[in-house]
Amino acid sequence: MKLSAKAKHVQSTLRALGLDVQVVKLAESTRTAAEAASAVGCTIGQIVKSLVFRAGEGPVLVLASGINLVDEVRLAALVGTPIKRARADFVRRHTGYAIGGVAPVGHPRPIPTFVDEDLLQYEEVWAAAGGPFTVFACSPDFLATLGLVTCVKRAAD
Ligand code: 5CA
Repeated sequence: MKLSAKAKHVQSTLRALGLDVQVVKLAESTRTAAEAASAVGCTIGQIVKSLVFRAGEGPVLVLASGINLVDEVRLAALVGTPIKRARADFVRRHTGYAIGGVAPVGHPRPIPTFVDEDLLQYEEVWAAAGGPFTVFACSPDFLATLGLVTCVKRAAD
């Protein structure tokens, strides 16, 4: 299937970063972590959620394992300012992508990024590639080059 302009942008950005991977377009929706896991046939934990938060006027990106919830108190402590979930228009403005297709790379300007350490346990993880049907597989080592690897998850209660 033909890739959209956004998916092609992700593909060329990944190549420019030295990653020899193929963005794939699937027939099923990959909009949510659960849908993406079912579409690619991996566990939800292997799906990379690219979540945007707002710290003052600026964005913060969290690349979180699909099974984890982000601990906003922990994230605020890491960032050093109060944070809140970004609204859809803010996400689009700062990443260039709509919610459900936010890729971890290829943003208009660099975004401070935190990478969920739980992703490192997998051999392969899958992230969104610009739209609700496009994804790419990579090693979590690649994600680790995009930001600070740390614990971002909410403790199970
Ligand atoms: N393509 C999939 C898997 S790679 C994907 O993009 N998943 S995601 O988790 O990164 O993006 C969906 C996430 O966007 C949801 O987990 C949810 O936390 C967030 N989201 C959904 N709707 C909104 C909204 N209205 N405002 C802010 N965040 C939202």
